[in-house]
Amino acid sequence: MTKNKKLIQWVNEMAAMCQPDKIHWCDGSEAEYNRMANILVKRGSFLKLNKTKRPNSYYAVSDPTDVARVEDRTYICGDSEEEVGPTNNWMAPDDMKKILKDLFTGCMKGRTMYVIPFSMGPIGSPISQIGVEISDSPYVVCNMRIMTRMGSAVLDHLGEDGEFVPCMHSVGYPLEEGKQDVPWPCNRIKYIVHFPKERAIWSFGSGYGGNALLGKKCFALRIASIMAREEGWLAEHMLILGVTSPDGVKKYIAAAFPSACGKTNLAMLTPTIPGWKIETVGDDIAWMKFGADGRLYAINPEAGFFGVAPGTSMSTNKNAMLSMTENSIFTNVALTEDNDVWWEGMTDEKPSHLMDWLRRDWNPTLHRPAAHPNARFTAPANQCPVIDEKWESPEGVPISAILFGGRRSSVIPLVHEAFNWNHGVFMGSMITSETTAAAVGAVGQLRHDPFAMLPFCGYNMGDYFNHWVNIGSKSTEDKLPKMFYVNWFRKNDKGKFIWPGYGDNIRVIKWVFERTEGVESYKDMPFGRIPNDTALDTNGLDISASDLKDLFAVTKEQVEHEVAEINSYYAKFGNHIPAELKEEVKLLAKRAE
Ligand code: SAT
Ligand code: MN
Repeated sequence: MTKNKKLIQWVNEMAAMCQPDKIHWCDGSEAEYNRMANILVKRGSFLKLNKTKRPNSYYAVSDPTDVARVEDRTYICGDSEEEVGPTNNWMAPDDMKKILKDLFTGCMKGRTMYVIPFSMGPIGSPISQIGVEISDSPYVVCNMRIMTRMGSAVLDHLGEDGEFVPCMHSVGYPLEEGKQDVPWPCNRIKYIVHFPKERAIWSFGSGYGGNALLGKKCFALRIASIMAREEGWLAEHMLILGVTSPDGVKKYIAAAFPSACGKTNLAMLTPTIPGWKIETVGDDIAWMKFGADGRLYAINPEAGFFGVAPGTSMSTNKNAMLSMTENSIFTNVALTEDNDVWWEGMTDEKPSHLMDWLRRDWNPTLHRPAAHPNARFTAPANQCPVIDEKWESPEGVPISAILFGGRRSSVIPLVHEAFNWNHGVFMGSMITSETTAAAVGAVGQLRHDPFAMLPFCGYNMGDYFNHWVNIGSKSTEDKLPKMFYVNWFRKNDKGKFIWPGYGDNIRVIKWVFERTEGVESYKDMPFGRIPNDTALDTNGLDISASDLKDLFAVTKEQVEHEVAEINSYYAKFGNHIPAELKEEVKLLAKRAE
């Protein structure tokens, strides 16, 4: 238990409102995890997977209406609409509180209220932060134990007057007298709400992913982005990887991509060119602060991976597959006859019989996916065979390069480099990407997703761009990371991907690495610097000269279209767009001439 007065008071208040039968303070022990898992097994929410094939692992399927983040139900309740900007949903804090209080009153009847203390980042790191999630979902408790450092050690560190971010969660399915529980309780009404001033999170009605595991997107991105702006650091939707050259030189790279665009695959990539090595620090979120030497140092605030399962295989991401061989949770994948998991793309040959994620019989003649496209695995990061030796280092790892990326079937080259910091910020701001199944809504539609932060920035996106410009002014170009924009997703006129991606992305990383060393291996084009004719290592790659050319081909009209597009996007933010970025648009237009 805790002596933290604020925490005790908050828990008491929430309990009085939610009216649970019991309160359980999570200690984070293995015994507790097993108890939670057993509760879920008894309730029919968890199925224990085959002991020999997948020890200590569980299978869950959600309610079919609760499968992804709900962006249109996500709110930032700042003081004004302008403060949160046009990319966020806003409601006045008092109005939202009224709605939430109504919804949360009695919402835990017949249930246990779990108090989940967690640290984002290694406990005690100067970059880490503490949160406490209250939830009525044992599924959340189990996932939070994998995804964060959770339990008594966090309370000890919090002490009597330590600060924490209160994260209030309920699936919104009270068990009044006689009401039967269901395997995946949730509510038709959903609210994912952030209060910037109080630094508080309230989530109602969903048990899935970023809607319910509040340390992840709600805290580590939306609330943390607000903290970072006030305190002069960065909270970003970025993986962190270590790359070692054949000469044994090691550098760290951070990379921002929208959800379900291959961050986990890139973070654990198995290089196809000999002598190069990639190690993983994180696959989703990076918190970066300046060190005394003027360089940016990054930590991964998470302790596990909540990765997209479909498409993951021993050939596309061996290290992810090996990370989830035990002690893992699988949600909305398919179940094999011998109680193991399967999903589209896992094996070349499809199993002849499965139970699909909707608990229906499945066989390959049915031509419908057996796993939901946003099915996920939850796996402890320390089980990753290529986890970086510094992944828990409290001071973080120094970042030499930042990559931005998205899914673009045309226009954006395989890779281009920024001329300087502000140009790099401009590149981040102009990311557009095709939507994926990670959020509820249409898939494959092109939308602006600046810095891959569209659903995750806790304040006005224009001010966020300005924060990035300001960060650049705090150090010098030689110490700041170099910035790049990559696009693995260009397609040919037959609609096929031109670039093989996956392990072959090391070829792009190699060029990036060399550029951070100052190798003059580039030529200029309107968007920025691209590898000169001999710089991209294509040894052993089966790609034609014309395909290679197509990966970088951009017409004057296409650049002009991007300029018009970014101008009209910026217009949404009015005078919040920094002058430095308006200047970058002009420079791009000029380079297109
Ligand atoms: O559901 S999550 O928000 O955790 C995953 C994602 O969208 O990246
Ligand atoms: Mn993500």
